[in-house]
Amino acid sequence: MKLHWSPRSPYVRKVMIAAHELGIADRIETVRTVVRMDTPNATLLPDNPLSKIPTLVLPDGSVLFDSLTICEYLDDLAGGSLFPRAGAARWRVLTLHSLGQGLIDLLIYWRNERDKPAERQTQALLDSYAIKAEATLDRLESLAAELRERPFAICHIAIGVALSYLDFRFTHLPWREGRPALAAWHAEFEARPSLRATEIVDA
Ligand SMILES: N[C@@H](CCC(=O)N[C@@H](CS)C(=O)NCC(=O)O)C(=O)O
Repeated sequence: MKLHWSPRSPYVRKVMIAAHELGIADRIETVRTVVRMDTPNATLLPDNPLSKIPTLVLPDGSVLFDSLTICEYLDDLAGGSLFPRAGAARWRVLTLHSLGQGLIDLLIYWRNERDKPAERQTQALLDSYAIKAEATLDRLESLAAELRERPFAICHIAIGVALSYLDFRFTHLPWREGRPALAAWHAEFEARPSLRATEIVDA
């Protein structure tokens, strides 16, 4: 299996954490693929017309994206339990995943806006991202006990990766302050071997 990959992408990191948790990381050949919102990657377009990573190409040439779809495929392939198969547990895990994934999306948009020259920034967007991020972090603090109790699943990966991405790109944001339960849960998450094997780096 070939994975269009980058060491900087939190979405790619979700896939690689899942692969490590499932014990099948060695079956994935990572191919460094550079993507930018303003520059479609011509090499990637035949596999993914959206020019986004992660994109997984199977040996038979079929292609899977985005990160949620790839993670569920890997879980199915390995006979894992990152995705409850049915019932209330499945909807809860997927909804919690959406919260983590939504936080990642928000942080990416926020960073894009923040890194523009000051005269091109839209203050209303910056304010909105800050409010939504705080509200999401407060919600996650109230959910920390549930995260701890629930069997490790795709929602833990998405939420944990979002928090780690905060540490990577928003070092000035003291998200742990006033959120001791979330901070403690995240410290345990970061100690997992799958996290150590997938450090996010600016390379
Ligand atoms: N919803 C997608 C998001 C993937 C995504 O936006 N990846 C970024 C890299 S961090 C990307 O490919 N950006 C290039 C672009 O948007 O053109 C997923 O979960 O895989």
